[in-house]
Amino acid sequence: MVFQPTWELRRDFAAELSRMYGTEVPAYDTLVEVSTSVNSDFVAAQGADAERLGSIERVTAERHGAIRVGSPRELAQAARVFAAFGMFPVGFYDLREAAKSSVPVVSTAFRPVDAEELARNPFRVFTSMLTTDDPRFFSADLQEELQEFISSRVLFDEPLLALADRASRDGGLEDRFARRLVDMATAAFELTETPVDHAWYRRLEEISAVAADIGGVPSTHINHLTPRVLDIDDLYHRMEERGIAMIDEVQGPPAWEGPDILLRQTSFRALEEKRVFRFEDGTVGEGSLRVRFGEVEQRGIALTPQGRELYDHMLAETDRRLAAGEGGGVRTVVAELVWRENLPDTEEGLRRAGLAYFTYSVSAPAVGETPTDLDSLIAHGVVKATPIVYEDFLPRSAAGIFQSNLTDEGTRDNAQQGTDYSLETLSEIIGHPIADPYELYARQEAASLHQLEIDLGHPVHIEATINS
Ligand code: OOG
Ligand code: NI
Repeated sequence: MVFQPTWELRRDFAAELSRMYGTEVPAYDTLVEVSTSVNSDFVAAQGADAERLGSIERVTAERHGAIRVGSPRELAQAARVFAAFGMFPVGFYDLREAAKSSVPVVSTAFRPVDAEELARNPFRVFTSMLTTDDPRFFSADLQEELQEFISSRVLFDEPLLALADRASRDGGLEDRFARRLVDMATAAFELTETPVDHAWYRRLEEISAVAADIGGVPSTHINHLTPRVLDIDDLYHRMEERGIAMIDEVQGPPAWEGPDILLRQTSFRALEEKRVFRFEDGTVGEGSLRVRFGEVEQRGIALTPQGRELYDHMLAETDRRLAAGEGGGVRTVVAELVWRENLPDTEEGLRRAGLAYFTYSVSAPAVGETPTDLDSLIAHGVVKATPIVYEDFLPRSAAGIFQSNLTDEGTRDNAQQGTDYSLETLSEIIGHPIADPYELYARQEAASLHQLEIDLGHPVHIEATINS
C-alpha cells in the first residue's frame, strides 16, 4: 500500500473534477484545449520570461472551481471536505455589496496557503453561501421555507465527511482510501438527475437566479471550472473565432504594456443544459436551465494594501471617466489610459513603490565591496526579485462574472437592513479562521528576506516603502 500525501489527493481531486465537468459541459473541454494552445504559443513566443508568474506545468494544470452552498452547516461541511485536500479558507468577499443586481451570497476561497503547496498544485475553489437570512432578498415566509428546504437535503454524506476528517488528521491516505475519497468528493459536486421542483425553482428565480441555483435544487454542483492562461486577450479572440459567445469584456485590469497585476477574467455565456423537472401538474420531464458557464483567467502580481488601494482608486477613476462619456463608453479603453497615468510600468517600479509583493534570492556572488541595502543589491545584480503571483479573487470581478451570466436582474428591497457578515462571522461558521490574503503574501516575502540574509551572510537594509 502506498500512502498518498495531501497534495497528491488535491492533484487527483482537481483532475477528477476536471474530467467529470468536461463530460457535463463539453464546451469546457474546448476552453481547456484553446487555453493549452494559447499557453504553449505564448511560451514559444516569449521564452523564459513567459514563466515569470508560474511554470508552464503549473499554469497548464491550474484550475479554480466555483461552488455554492445554502447554509452555515453546508459551508462548514464543505470546509471539512476541502481541508482533506489541504485547501483552507482565505479571504472574505461580500458579493451582495459588490453586485448591482440580486446576488445574495457571501464567499471565501479554499486554497493551499503555503508556497510549496501552491507550487505542487494550486487548486482553489471559490465558495459562496446563500444569505437566506438577508431580508433585502427574502421575506420572512420565504426565509423559513428556504431554510427548511436546505436543511432537509444532504450535500456531503457521513462516509465522505468521516474519510475527509481522517485524511486531514493523517496528512493523506493510503491509496485505496485516497481513491475512495476523491471519488466521493467529486460525486458530491456532480449534477444530479433528481427532479427539480419547477414551481419552487421559478419562485426563487424571480428574486435571484443565484438563489434558485443554490436553494432551488436538491444538491450542489460545480458552477464552473476555470483554466489559467498566460494571454487572456489571445484566448478571448480564439474563442470568438470558434463561434463561442463570450461576455462583453475581460473583467479586472486592462491589457497594457506594463506588468500584469492581480487577476483578469472572462467567460463564455451560460449554456442551456438539460435538467429533469417535476412540473406543476405532477409530471416529471426534461426542461432546461442556463446557469453554468466557462470562465478563464490570467493571473498577475499580488498587490500590497497600498497597491490594492491604488487599484481600487484606478477602478473608481475609470468609472468616473466612463460616466463622463470618455473613451467612447468602452471600459477597457478608459482603463488603459488610467493605468498608464497611475501605475509604474515596470515590476521594479512596482516594487520600489511598495505596491506589490516579491520574494528575494541571491542571483550572483557579490564581487568587491557590496552594498547592504536591498535596492542597491538588486541594482548591482547580486539579488533577484521575483514577483509573487496573486492567488485570490476580486469581489467586483466575481460580481461581474455572476451578473453577466444572469438573464434577469432579480429583485432586492434596499429599504431593509442587510444581515452582517464578515471575515470573523464566516470564520465562526466554518470553524476555522479565514486567512487574510495580505498576511499570507507578506509572510512569504518576509520569509524570503530572512533566507536572503542567511544566504548573503549579512543583514539587508530595507527601504521603508517595502511592506512586510
Ligand atoms: C462564483 C463567481 C466568482 C470568480 O472567479 O471570481 C468566481 C460563482 O459564480 O459561483 O468564480
Ligand atoms: Ni470563477
